Amino acid sequence: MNRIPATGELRRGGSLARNPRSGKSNRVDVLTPSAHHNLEQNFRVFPLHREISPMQQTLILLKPDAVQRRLVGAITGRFESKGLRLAGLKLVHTPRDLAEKHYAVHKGKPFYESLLTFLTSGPTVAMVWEGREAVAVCRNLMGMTDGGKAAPGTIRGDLALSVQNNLVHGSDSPENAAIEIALWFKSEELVKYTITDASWVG
Ligand code: RTP
Ligand code: MG
Repeated sequence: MNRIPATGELRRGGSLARNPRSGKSNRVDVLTPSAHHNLEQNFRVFPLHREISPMQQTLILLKPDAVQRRLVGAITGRFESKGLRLAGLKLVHTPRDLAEKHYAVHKGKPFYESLLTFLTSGPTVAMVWEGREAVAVCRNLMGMTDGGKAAPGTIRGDLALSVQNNLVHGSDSPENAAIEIALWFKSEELVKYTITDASWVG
């Protein structure tokens, strides 16, 4: 039966945090495999890497419903307060060809045309967020695709009810993040800087 892992299981997962090459422990707590499985089953958690945790960039879009519903500040705040670093930000009235490229993987699906109409219907906020495990961290903050099913505490779970109008897009892998960032941003639009609380956030 699925259940939420107990705190002790998180601690016991410490052995998995050992780097097999160096034999040293990572600083992060990790779940035991069974505890992580339970968490994934219960909350559809996007899996984090189990050992070394790379710095990543990810593309986040606040879709036209987020702008129209005046939720840009509230949603951006979720990513910001998590401890991620904002590397790029702009407001785009998405042209059809960009929407087609962005959602090319869904071409032919019943919702494809409606999705393109939605994404091109008004301004979208495009952002690049950076941090440890940024791709999975952002997907977990967003929640499941269907706002009606997304867990409370997630952006979609708290603020969306629809499947299509679910407020936010997030890249689903580091490889797709690189492709999507290149679609939406020129390299000179991404800003490098050191954030002053980085050593506190970890
Ligand atoms: P996203 O790509 O926007 O981050 O969303 P996702 O990974 O959670 O979901 P995905 O399967 O990639 O679907 C892309 C977007 O298409 C719309 N959708 N509509 N009517 C439907 O059945 C349906 N299914 C998906 C949503 O806007 C979804 O975010
Ligand atoms: Mg997707």
